[in-house]
Amino acid sequence: MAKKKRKKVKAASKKRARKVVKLAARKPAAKKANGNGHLPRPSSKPFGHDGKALTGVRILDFTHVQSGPTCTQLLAWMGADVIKVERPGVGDITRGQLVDVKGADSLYFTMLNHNKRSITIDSKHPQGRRVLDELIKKCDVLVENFAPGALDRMGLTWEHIHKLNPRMIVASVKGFGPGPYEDCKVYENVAQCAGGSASTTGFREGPPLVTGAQIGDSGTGLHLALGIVCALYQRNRTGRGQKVLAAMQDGVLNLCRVKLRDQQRLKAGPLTEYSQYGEGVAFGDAVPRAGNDSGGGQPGWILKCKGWETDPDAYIYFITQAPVWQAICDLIGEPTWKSDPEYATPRARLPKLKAIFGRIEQWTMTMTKFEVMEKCNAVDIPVGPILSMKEIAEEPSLRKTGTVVEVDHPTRGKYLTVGNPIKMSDSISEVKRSPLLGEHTDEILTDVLGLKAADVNEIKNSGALSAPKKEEKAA
Ligand code: CAO
Repeated sequence: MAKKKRKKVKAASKKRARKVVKLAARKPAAKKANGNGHLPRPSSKPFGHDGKALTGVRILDFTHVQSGPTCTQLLAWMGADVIKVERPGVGDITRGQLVDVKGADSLYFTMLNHNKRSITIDSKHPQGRRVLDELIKKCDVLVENFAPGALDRMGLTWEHIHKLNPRMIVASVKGFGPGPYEDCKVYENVAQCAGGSASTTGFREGPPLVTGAQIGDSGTGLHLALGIVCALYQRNRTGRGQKVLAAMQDGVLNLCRVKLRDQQRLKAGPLTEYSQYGEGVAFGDAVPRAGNDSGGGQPGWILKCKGWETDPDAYIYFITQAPVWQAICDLIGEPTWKSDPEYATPRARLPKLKAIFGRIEQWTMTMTKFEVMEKCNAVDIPVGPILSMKEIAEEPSLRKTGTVVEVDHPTRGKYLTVGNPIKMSDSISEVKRSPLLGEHTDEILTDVLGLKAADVNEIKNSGALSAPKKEEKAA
Protein backbone atom coordinates (compact mmCIF):
# COMPACT_ATOMS: atom_id res chain seq x y z
CA MET A 1 0.00 0.00 0.00
CA ALA A 2 1.30 3.46 -0.86
CA LYS A 3 2.46 5.59 2.08
CA LYS A 4 -0.18 8.28 1.43
CA LYS A 5 -3.00 5.74 1.23
CA ARG A 6 -1.84 3.99 4.48
CA LYS A 7 -1.87 7.36 6.27
CA LYS A 8 -5.42 8.00 5.04
CA VAL A 9 -6.64 4.59 6.25
CA LYS A 10 -4.96 5.12 9.65
CA ALA A 11 -6.61 8.52 10.03
CA ALA A 12 -10.00 7.08 9.08
CA SER A 13 -9.72 4.25 11.59
CA LYS A 14 -8.63 6.73 14.30
CA LYS A 15 -11.73 8.77 13.50
CA ARG A 16 -13.87 5.63 13.70
CA ALA A 17 -12.35 4.74 17.06
CA ARG A 18 -13.12 8.22 18.37
CA LYS A 19 -16.65 7.84 17.10
CA VAL A 20 -17.06 4.50 18.92
CA VAL A 21 -15.85 6.04 22.18
CA LYS A 22 -18.31 8.86 21.76
CA LEU A 23 -21.19 6.45 21.15
CA ALA A 24 -20.31 4.34 24.17
CA ALA A 25 -20.17 7.42 26.37
CA ARG A 26 -23.69 8.38 25.43
CA LYS A 27 -26.11 8.51 28.38
CA PRO A 28 -28.42 5.48 28.70
CA ALA A 29 -32.02 6.03 27.64
CA ALA A 30 -33.00 6.72 31.23
CA LYS A 31 -36.31 8.35 30.52
CA LYS A 32 -37.72 5.53 28.40
CA ALA A 33 -40.85 4.01 29.93
CA ASN A 34 -39.94 0.53 28.69
CA GLY A 35 -36.68 -1.31 28.24
CA ASN A 36 -33.89 -1.52 30.77
CA GLY A 37 -32.43 1.96 30.46
CA HIS A 38 -33.32 2.77 34.09
CA LEU A 39 -31.24 -0.04 35.57
CA PRO A 40 -28.05 0.62 37.53
CA ARG A 41 -24.70 -0.29 36.00
CA PRO A 42 -23.99 -4.04 36.06
CA SER A 43 -22.43 -4.95 39.40
CA SER A 44 -18.71 -5.54 39.34
CA LYS A 45 -18.86 -7.97 42.28
CA PRO A 46 -18.48 -11.66 41.50
CA PHE A 47 -21.74 -13.55 40.90
CA GLY A 48 -23.26 -14.66 44.18
CA HIS A 49 -21.59 -11.87 46.16
CA ASP A 50 -23.94 -8.96 45.64
CA GLY A 51 -26.82 -9.77 47.97
CA LYS A 52 -29.77 -11.90 47.02
CA ALA A 53 -32.71 -11.42 44.67
CA LEU A 54 -35.00 -10.13 47.44
CA THR A 55 -32.44 -8.48 49.72
CA GLY A 56 -34.13 -5.48 51.34
CA VAL A 57 -37.65 -6.91 51.14
CA ARG A 58 -39.29 -7.49 54.53
CA ILE A 59 -42.22 -9.87 54.88
CA LEU A 60 -44.74 -9.97 57.72
CA ASP A 61 -45.52 -13.67 57.65
CA PHE A 62 -48.89 -14.62 59.12
CA THR A 63 -48.90 -18.02 57.49
CA HIS A 64 -49.44 -21.43 59.03
CA VAL A 65 -49.67 -25.12 58.07
CA GLN A 66 -48.32 -25.69 54.53
CA SER A 67 -49.56 -23.48 51.70
CA GLY A 68 -48.55 -20.07 53.08
CA PRO A 69 -45.29 -21.25 54.71
CA THR A 70 -44.19 -22.78 51.37
CA CYS A 71 -44.54 -19.35 49.80
CA THR A 72 -42.70 -17.40 52.50
CA GLN A 73 -39.93 -20.02 52.74
CA LEU A 74 -39.24 -19.53 49.02
CA LEU A 75 -39.15 -15.75 49.48
CA ALA A 76 -36.77 -16.19 52.45
CA TRP A 77 -34.46 -18.35 50.32
CA MET A 78 -34.48 -15.55 47.77
CA GLY A 79 -33.18 -13.20 50.46
CA ALA A 80 -36.29 -11.60 51.97
CA ASP A 81 -36.33 -10.96 55.74
CA VAL A 82 -39.33 -13.09 56.75
CA ILE A 83 -40.81 -12.33 60.17
CA LYS A 84 -43.14 -15.12 61.16
CA VAL A 85 -45.84 -13.96 63.57
CA GLU A 86 -47.06 -16.77 65.79
CA ARG A 87 -49.63 -17.14 68.47
CA PRO A 88 -47.90 -17.03 71.90
CA GLY A 89 -47.51 -20.41 73.56
CA VAL A 90 -48.77 -22.39 70.58
CA GLY A 91 -47.23 -21.10 67.39
CA ASP A 92 -47.92 -22.58 64.00
CA ILE A 93 -50.04 -25.65 64.70
CA THR A 94 -47.65 -27.83 62.70
CA ARG A 95 -44.90 -27.37 65.32
CA GLY A 96 -46.74 -30.02 67.32
CA GLN A 97 -48.13 -32.19 64.53
CA LEU A 98 -46.69 -35.59 63.48
CA VAL A 99 -44.04 -35.26 66.18
CA ASP A 100 -41.17 -37.74 65.81
CA VAL A 101 -38.75 -36.31 68.41
CA LYS A 102 -40.35 -35.57 71.76
CA GLY A 103 -39.99 -31.91 72.77
CA ALA A 104 -38.71 -30.78 69.36
CA ASP A 105 -40.50 -28.99 66.55
CA SER A 106 -41.90 -31.50 64.07
CA LEU A 107 -40.36 -32.11 60.67
CA TYR A 108 -43.64 -30.82 59.26
CA PHE A 109 -42.79 -27.41 60.72
CA THR A 110 -39.02 -27.38 60.32
CA MET A 111 -39.16 -28.36 56.64
CA LEU A 112 -41.52 -25.48 55.77
CA ASN A 113 -40.05 -22.64 57.79
CA HIS A 114 -36.35 -22.37 57.03
CA ASN A 115 -34.57 -18.99 56.95
CA LYS A 116 -37.37 -17.20 58.87
CA ARG A 117 -37.42 -15.30 62.16
CA SER A 118 -40.17 -15.96 64.70
CA ILE A 119 -41.96 -13.44 66.92
CA THR A 120 -44.89 -14.28 69.18
CA ILE A 121 -47.69 -11.72 69.26
CA ASP A 122 -51.27 -12.10 70.48
CA SER A 123 -52.98 -10.32 67.62
CA LYS A 124 -56.17 -9.91 69.65
CA HIS A 125 -54.44 -8.14 72.56
CA PRO A 126 -54.60 -4.30 72.23
CA GLN A 127 -50.87 -3.94 72.84
CA GLY A 128 -50.21 -6.80 70.40
CA ARG A 129 -52.28 -4.98 67.78
CA ARG A 130 -50.19 -1.86 68.29
CA VAL A 131 -46.99 -3.83 67.73
CA LEU A 132 -48.49 -5.35 64.58
CA ASP A 133 -49.46 -1.90 63.29
CA GLU A 134 -45.87 -0.78 63.76
CA LEU A 135 -44.58 -3.86 61.94
CA ILE A 136 -47.01 -3.21 59.07
CA LYS A 137 -45.38 0.19 58.63
CA LYS A 138 -41.94 -1.43 58.43
CA CYS A 139 -42.73 -4.32 56.09
CA ASP A 140 -43.27 -4.60 52.35
CA VAL A 141 -45.57 -7.62 52.19
CA LEU A 142 -48.06 -9.24 54.55
CA VAL A 143 -48.71 -12.89 53.69
CA GLU A 144 -51.51 -14.88 55.31
CA ASN A 145 -53.49 -18.05 54.84
CA PHE A 146 -56.02 -17.87 57.63
CA ALA A 147 -59.56 -19.09 57.21
CA PRO A 148 -61.68 -16.55 55.29
CA GLY A 149 -62.45 -13.51 57.42
CA ALA A 150 -59.90 -14.26 60.20
CA LEU A 151 -57.56 -11.41 59.26
CA ASP A 152 -60.49 -8.95 59.21
CA ARG A 153 -61.61 -10.25 62.61
CA MET A 154 -58.16 -9.33 63.95
CA GLY A 155 -58.88 -5.79 62.73
CA LEU A 156 -56.30 -6.11 59.94
CA THR A 157 -58.59 -5.21 57.05
CA TRP A 158 -57.13 -4.16 53.70
CA GLU A 159 -58.36 -0.61 54.37
CA HIS A 160 -56.59 -0.49 57.75
CA ILE A 161 -53.33 -1.91 56.35
CA HIS A 162 -53.42 0.27 53.24
CA LYS A 163 -53.95 3.39 55.38
CA LEU A 164 -50.99 2.50 57.61
CA ASN A 165 -48.76 1.57 54.70
CA PRO A 166 -50.00 2.29 51.16
CA ARG A 167 -46.97 0.46 49.76
CA MET A 168 -47.80 -2.81 51.47
CA ILE A 169 -48.72 -5.86 49.41
CA VAL A 170 -51.30 -8.08 51.12
CA ALA A 171 -51.07 -11.62 49.83
CA SER A 172 -53.47 -14.41 50.73
CA VAL A 173 -54.05 -18.09 50.10
CA LYS A 174 -57.67 -19.11 50.35
CA GLY A 175 -59.36 -22.37 49.45
CA PHE A 176 -61.69 -20.85 46.89
CA GLY A 177 -61.93 -17.56 45.05
CA PRO A 178 -65.10 -15.42 45.19
CA GLY A 179 -68.20 -17.57 44.67
CA PRO A 180 -70.36 -20.09 46.46
CA TYR A 181 -67.52 -21.66 48.47
CA GLU A 182 -65.46 -18.58 49.33
CA ASP A 183 -66.13 -18.89 53.07
CA CYS A 184 -64.99 -22.52 53.32
CA LYS A 185 -61.90 -23.74 55.13
CA VAL A 186 -59.80 -25.87 52.84
CA TYR A 187 -56.99 -28.41 53.19
CA GLU A 188 -54.80 -30.00 50.52
CA ASN A 189 -57.04 -32.85 49.44
CA VAL A 190 -60.17 -30.70 49.28
CA ALA A 191 -58.34 -28.50 46.77
CA GLN A 192 -57.12 -31.49 44.77
CA CYS A 193 -60.73 -32.67 44.51
CA ALA A 194 -62.24 -29.26 43.73
CA GLY A 195 -59.53 -28.32 41.24
CA GLY A 196 -60.03 -31.26 38.87
CA SER A 197 -57.02 -33.30 39.93
CA ALA A 198 -58.76 -36.15 41.77
CA SER A 199 -61.36 -36.80 39.07
CA THR A 200 -58.59 -37.21 36.50
CA THR A 201 -56.16 -39.21 38.66
CA GLY A 202 -56.27 -42.96 39.21
CA PHE A 203 -57.50 -45.86 37.13
CA ARG A 204 -60.71 -45.81 35.14
CA GLU A 205 -62.15 -48.76 37.06
CA GLY A 206 -61.26 -47.29 40.47
CA PRO A 207 -62.33 -44.28 42.57
CA PRO A 208 -60.85 -40.78 42.16
CA LEU A 209 -57.39 -40.50 43.72
CA VAL A 210 -55.42 -37.74 45.41
CA THR A 211 -51.74 -37.44 44.55
CA GLY A 212 -48.75 -37.48 46.89
CA ALA A 213 -47.45 -34.21 45.44
CA GLN A 214 -48.96 -31.37 47.48
CA ILE A 215 -50.27 -29.47 44.53
CA GLY A 216 -53.03 -27.82 46.59
CA ASP A 217 -50.82 -26.49 49.36
CA SER A 218 -47.27 -26.20 48.06
CA GLY A 219 -48.51 -25.63 44.50
CA THR A 220 -50.64 -22.68 45.62
CA GLY A 221 -47.78 -21.34 47.76
CA LEU A 222 -45.68 -21.27 44.61
CA HIS A 223 -48.38 -19.41 42.70
CA LEU A 224 -48.66 -16.88 45.53
CA ALA A 225 -44.89 -16.32 45.61
CA LEU A 226 -44.94 -15.42 41.92
CA GLY A 227 -47.86 -13.04 42.53
CA ILE A 228 -45.95 -11.32 45.34
CA VAL A 229 -42.77 -10.88 43.32
CA CYS A 230 -44.79 -9.44 40.42
CA ALA A 231 -46.62 -7.07 42.80
CA LEU A 232 -43.24 -5.92 44.17
CA TYR A 233 -42.09 -5.31 40.62
CA GLN A 234 -45.24 -3.33 39.77
CA ARG A 235 -44.80 -1.32 42.98
CA ASN A 236 -41.45 -0.11 41.68
CA ARG A 237 -43.44 1.71 39.01
CA THR A 238 -46.65 2.67 40.81
CA GLY A 239 -45.35 3.15 44.32
CA ARG A 240 -48.37 1.38 45.81
CA GLY A 241 -49.18 -2.07 47.13
CA GLN A 242 -52.05 -4.31 46.11
CA LYS A 243 -53.95 -7.39 47.17
CA VAL A 244 -52.75 -10.73 45.79
CA LEU A 245 -54.97 -13.78 46.04
CA ALA A 246 -54.09 -17.36 45.16
CA ALA A 247 -57.06 -19.67 45.61
CA MET A 248 -56.15 -23.33 46.02
CA GLN A 249 -58.87 -24.49 43.62
CA ASP A 250 -57.50 -22.13 40.96
CA GLY A 251 -53.91 -23.24 41.58
CA VAL A 252 -54.78 -26.93 41.22
CA LEU A 253 -56.84 -26.24 38.10
CA ASN A 254 -53.91 -24.33 36.62
CA LEU A 255 -51.78 -27.45 37.11
CA CYS A 256 -54.58 -29.57 35.55
CA ARG A 257 -54.74 -27.34 32.49
CA VAL A 258 -54.18 -30.23 30.05
CA LYS A 259 -57.23 -32.01 31.42
CA LEU A 260 -59.47 -29.03 30.65
CA ARG A 261 -57.88 -29.16 27.18
CA ASP A 262 -58.96 -32.80 26.88
CA GLN A 263 -62.46 -31.97 28.14
CA GLN A 264 -62.94 -29.74 25.10
CA ARG A 265 -61.28 -32.19 22.71
CA LEU A 266 -63.93 -34.77 23.64
CA LYS A 267 -66.37 -32.89 21.39
CA ALA A 268 -64.20 -33.78 18.41
CA GLY A 269 -64.19 -37.50 19.16
CA PRO A 270 -62.46 -40.02 21.46
CA LEU A 271 -59.11 -39.17 23.04
CA THR A 272 -56.99 -41.52 20.99
CA GLU A 273 -53.89 -41.29 23.19
CA TYR A 274 -55.81 -42.59 26.24
CA SER A 275 -55.39 -46.37 26.47
CA GLN A 276 -59.15 -46.75 26.92
CA TYR A 277 -59.42 -45.86 23.22
CA GLY A 278 -57.26 -48.83 22.23
CA GLU A 279 -59.24 -51.04 24.57
CA GLY A 280 -62.47 -50.08 22.80
CA VAL A 281 -64.06 -48.53 25.90
CA ALA A 282 -66.41 -45.67 25.04
CA PHE A 283 -65.79 -42.19 26.46
CA GLY A 284 -68.39 -40.41 28.59
CA ASP A 285 -69.03 -36.68 28.67
CA ALA A 286 -66.21 -35.84 31.13
CA VAL A 287 -62.46 -36.48 30.97
CA PRO A 288 -61.85 -39.97 32.38
CA ARG A 289 -59.06 -41.12 34.69
CA ALA A 290 -56.18 -42.25 32.53
CA GLY A 291 -54.14 -44.46 34.88
CA ASN A 292 -50.50 -44.08 33.96
CA ASP A 293 -51.07 -42.93 30.40
CA SER A 294 -48.70 -40.22 29.30
CA GLY A 295 -50.30 -36.80 29.38
CA GLY A 296 -48.96 -35.68 26.01
CA GLY A 297 -49.16 -37.17 22.56
CA GLN A 298 -46.34 -39.64 23.30
CA PRO A 299 -47.79 -42.87 24.73
CA GLY A 300 -46.20 -44.03 27.98
CA TRP A 301 -46.84 -46.49 30.81
CA ILE A 302 -45.28 -47.78 34.01
CA LEU A 303 -43.61 -51.16 33.50
CA LYS A 304 -42.27 -53.76 35.90
CA CYS A 305 -38.55 -54.26 36.26
CA LYS A 306 -36.44 -56.98 37.86
CA GLY A 307 -37.36 -57.40 41.53
CA TRP A 308 -40.90 -56.03 41.27
CA GLU A 309 -42.26 -59.04 43.19
CA THR A 310 -40.67 -57.78 46.43
CA ASP A 311 -39.70 -54.15 45.75
CA PRO A 312 -42.77 -51.90 45.39
CA ASP A 313 -40.71 -49.36 43.44
CA ALA A 314 -39.02 -51.69 40.92
CA TYR A 315 -40.77 -50.02 38.00
CA ILE A 316 -39.89 -47.69 35.17
CA TYR A 317 -41.88 -45.14 33.20
CA PHE A 318 -41.41 -45.96 29.53
CA ILE A 319 -42.33 -43.55 26.71
CA THR A 320 -42.72 -44.87 23.17
CA GLN A 321 -41.70 -41.57 21.63
CA ALA A 322 -42.32 -41.75 17.88
CA PRO A 323 -38.85 -40.60 16.70
CA VAL A 324 -37.13 -43.44 18.62
CA TRP A 325 -39.56 -46.23 17.70
CA GLN A 326 -36.93 -47.98 15.59
CA ALA A 327 -34.47 -47.99 18.51
CA ILE A 328 -37.17 -49.41 20.80
CA CYS A 329 -37.89 -52.26 18.34
CA ASP A 330 -34.18 -53.14 18.13
CA LEU A 331 -33.71 -53.04 21.91
CA ILE A 332 -36.68 -55.25 22.78
CA GLY A 333 -35.91 -57.72 19.97
CA GLU A 334 -38.79 -56.93 17.61
CA PRO A 335 -36.94 -55.54 14.57
CA THR A 336 -39.78 -56.46 12.18
CA TRP A 337 -42.04 -53.93 13.96
CA LYS A 338 -39.95 -51.18 12.40
CA SER A 339 -41.41 -51.77 8.93
CA ASP A 340 -44.57 -53.77 9.68
CA PRO A 341 -47.46 -51.40 8.77
CA GLU A 342 -49.33 -52.71 11.84
CA TYR A 343 -46.66 -51.16 14.10
CA ALA A 344 -44.58 -48.74 12.04
CA THR A 345 -46.66 -45.57 12.60
CA PRO A 346 -47.98 -43.99 15.80
CA ARG A 347 -51.53 -44.15 14.45
CA ALA A 348 -51.25 -47.89 13.73
CA ARG A 349 -49.89 -48.50 17.25
CA LEU A 350 -52.60 -46.59 19.16
CA PRO A 351 -55.20 -49.40 19.27
CA LYS A 352 -52.60 -51.93 20.46
CA LEU A 353 -50.72 -49.94 23.07
CA LYS A 354 -51.58 -52.37 25.86
CA ALA A 355 -50.08 -55.31 23.94
CA ILE A 356 -47.05 -53.26 22.87
CA PHE A 357 -46.32 -52.20 26.46
CA GLY A 358 -46.82 -55.84 27.50
CA ARG A 359 -44.06 -56.84 25.10
CA ILE A 360 -41.75 -54.04 26.25
CA GLU A 361 -42.40 -55.10 29.84
CA GLN A 362 -41.17 -58.64 29.08
CA TRP A 363 -37.89 -56.92 28.22
CA THR A 364 -37.78 -54.46 31.17
CA MET A 365 -38.49 -57.30 33.63
CA THR A 366 -35.14 -58.85 32.74
CA MET A 367 -33.23 -55.88 34.21
CA THR A 368 -33.26 -53.50 37.18
CA LYS A 369 -34.82 -50.09 36.58
CA PHE A 370 -31.36 -48.52 36.52
CA GLU A 371 -30.11 -51.01 33.90
CA VAL A 372 -33.16 -50.27 31.73
CA MET A 373 -32.44 -46.57 32.17
CA GLU A 374 -28.84 -47.02 31.04
CA LYS A 375 -29.75 -49.05 27.96
CA CYS A 376 -32.56 -46.67 26.92
CA ASN A 377 -30.64 -43.45 27.54
CA ALA A 378 -27.82 -44.72 25.33
CA VAL A 379 -30.23 -44.62 22.37
CA ASP A 380 -32.24 -41.57 23.48
CA ILE A 381 -35.41 -43.36 24.60
CA PRO A 382 -37.10 -41.28 27.34
CA VAL A 383 -37.62 -43.39 30.48
CA GLY A 384 -37.79 -42.61 34.19
CA PRO A 385 -37.09 -44.92 37.12
CA ILE A 386 -39.72 -44.90 39.86
CA LEU A 387 -37.55 -43.58 42.70
CA SER A 388 -38.55 -44.23 46.30
CA MET A 389 -38.15 -41.45 48.88
CA LYS A 390 -35.32 -43.55 50.36
CA GLU A 391 -33.48 -43.53 47.03
CA ILE A 392 -34.07 -39.78 46.61
CA ALA A 393 -32.82 -39.07 50.13
CA GLU A 394 -29.63 -41.00 49.42
CA GLU A 395 -29.02 -39.69 45.87
CA PRO A 396 -25.59 -37.97 45.88
CA SER A 397 -26.30 -35.67 42.92
CA LEU A 398 -29.30 -34.11 44.73
CA ARG A 399 -27.10 -33.48 47.78
CA LYS A 400 -24.48 -31.87 45.56
CA THR A 401 -26.91 -29.37 44.04
CA GLY A 402 -28.45 -28.47 47.40
CA THR A 403 -31.84 -29.86 46.41
CA VAL A 404 -31.59 -32.27 49.35
CA VAL A 405 -29.86 -30.68 52.33
CA GLU A 406 -28.87 -31.83 55.80
CA VAL A 407 -29.67 -29.23 58.45
CA ASP A 408 -28.74 -29.12 62.13
CA HIS A 409 -31.34 -28.10 64.69
CA PRO A 410 -30.74 -27.32 68.39
CA THR A 411 -33.51 -29.52 69.76
CA ARG A 412 -33.89 -32.25 67.15
CA GLY A 413 -30.36 -32.65 65.77
CA LYS A 414 -29.64 -33.34 62.10
CA TYR A 415 -32.42 -33.84 59.59
CA LEU A 416 -32.88 -33.83 55.83
CA THR A 417 -34.89 -31.26 53.97
CA VAL A 418 -35.60 -30.13 50.43
CA GLY A 419 -33.61 -26.99 49.65
CA ASN A 420 -34.52 -24.27 47.19
CA PRO A 421 -35.47 -26.01 43.94
CA ILE A 422 -34.87 -22.79 41.99
CA LYS A 423 -31.17 -22.21 41.31
CA MET A 424 -29.97 -18.70 40.51
CA SER A 425 -26.40 -17.79 39.63
CA ASP A 426 -26.41 -14.44 41.44
CA SER A 427 -28.77 -15.21 44.33
CA ILE A 428 -27.48 -18.29 46.03
CA SER A 429 -29.66 -19.91 48.68
CA GLU A 430 -28.31 -21.24 51.94
CA VAL A 431 -30.72 -23.27 54.01
CA LYS A 432 -30.87 -22.06 57.62
CA ARG A 433 -32.81 -23.97 60.27
CA SER A 434 -36.35 -22.97 61.18
CA PRO A 435 -36.75 -20.65 64.21
CA LEU A 436 -37.82 -21.80 67.65
CA LEU A 437 -41.14 -20.35 68.78
CA GLY A 438 -40.61 -16.64 69.50
CA GLU A 439 -36.83 -17.00 69.14
CA HIS A 440 -36.43 -13.55 67.59
CA THR A 441 -39.09 -11.62 69.49
CA ASP A 442 -36.67 -9.26 71.28
CA GLU A 443 -34.44 -8.90 68.24
CA ILE A 444 -37.36 -7.87 66.01
CA LEU A 445 -38.77 -5.41 68.54
CA THR A 446 -35.43 -3.69 68.93
CA ASP A 447 -33.88 -4.00 65.44
CA VAL A 448 -36.95 -3.61 63.25
CA LEU A 449 -39.12 -1.36 65.42
CA GLY A 450 -36.23 0.40 67.16
CA LEU A 451 -37.79 -0.03 70.63
CA LYS A 452 -35.76 0.58 73.79
CA ALA A 453 -35.36 -2.16 76.41
CA ALA A 454 -37.85 -0.40 78.73
CA ASP A 455 -40.51 -0.36 75.96
CA VAL A 456 -39.89 -4.00 75.18
CA ASN A 457 -40.36 -4.86 78.85
CA GLU A 458 -43.55 -2.85 79.03
CA ILE A 459 -45.02 -4.72 76.05
CA LYS A 460 -43.91 -8.02 77.55
CA ASN A 461 -45.51 -7.18 80.89
CA SER A 462 -48.78 -6.34 79.17
CA GLY A 463 -49.10 -10.02 78.20
CA ALA A 464 -49.28 -9.24 74.47
CA LEU A 465 -46.37 -11.51 73.62
CA SER A 466 -47.00 -14.46 75.89
CA ALA A 467 -49.58 -17.18 76.20
CA PRO A 468 -52.52 -16.35 78.46
CA LYS A 469 -52.08 -17.83 81.96
CA LYS A 470 -54.14 -20.95 82.72
CA GLU A 471 -56.72 -19.06 84.86
CA GLU A 472 -57.15 -16.38 82.14
CA LYS A 473 -57.65 -19.11 79.55
CA ALA A 474 -60.34 -20.79 81.61
CA ALA A 475 -62.17 -17.51 82.27
N1 CAO B 1 -52.90 -14.27 67.95
C1 CAO B 1 -54.20 -14.45 68.23
N2 CAO B 1 -55.02 -15.20 67.46
C2 CAO B 1 -54.48 -15.80 66.39
C3 CAO B 1 -53.12 -15.65 66.05
C4 CAO B 1 -52.32 -14.83 66.90
N3 CAO B 1 -51.04 -14.62 66.65
N4 CAO B 1 -52.88 -16.37 64.93
C5 CAO B 1 -54.05 -16.94 64.58
N5 CAO B 1 -55.01 -16.61 65.45
C6 CAO B 1 -56.42 -16.99 65.43
C7 CAO B 1 -57.14 -16.43 64.23
O1 CAO B 1 -57.44 -15.09 64.42
C8 CAO B 1 -58.38 -17.32 64.21
O2 CAO B 1 -59.32 -16.83 65.14
P1 CAO B 1 -60.86 -16.51 64.78
O3 CAO B 1 -61.41 -17.73 64.14
O4 CAO B 1 -61.44 -16.21 66.10
O5 CAO B 1 -60.89 -15.38 63.85
C9 CAO B 1 -57.86 -18.63 64.77
O6 CAO B 1 -56.55 -18.36 65.26
C10 CAO B 1 -57.78 -19.80 63.83
O7 CAO B 1 -57.37 -19.42 62.53
P2 CAO B 1 -57.83 -20.32 61.29
O8 CAO B 1 -59.33 -20.36 61.26
O9 CAO B 1 -57.16 -19.84 60.07
O10 CAO B 1 -57.23 -21.75 61.67
P3 CAO B 1 -57.91 -23.18 61.65
O11 CAO B 1 -56.91 -24.08 62.27
O12 CAO B 1 -59.27 -23.21 62.23
O13 CAO B 1 -58.04 -23.52 60.08
C11 CAO B 1 -57.21 -23.81 57.84
C12 CAO B 1 -56.94 -23.92 59.34
C13 CAO B 1 -55.94 -24.15 57.11
C14 CAO B 1 -58.31 -24.80 57.44
C15 CAO B 1 -57.67 -22.38 57.52
O14 CAO B 1 -56.73 -21.48 58.03
C16 CAO B 1 -57.86 -22.11 56.05
O15 CAO B 1 -58.85 -22.53 55.43
N6 CAO B 1 -56.91 -21.38 55.42
C17 CAO B 1 -57.00 -20.98 54.04
C18 CAO B 1 -56.71 -22.12 53.12
C19 CAO B 1 -55.36 -22.74 53.35
O16 CAO B 1 -54.34 -22.11 53.37
N7 CAO B 1 -55.38 -24.05 53.48
C20 CAO B 1 -54.15 -24.82 53.46
C21 CAO B 1 -53.74 -25.24 54.77
S1 CAO B 1 -52.39 -26.34 54.58
O17 CAO B 1 -53.09 -27.81 54.33
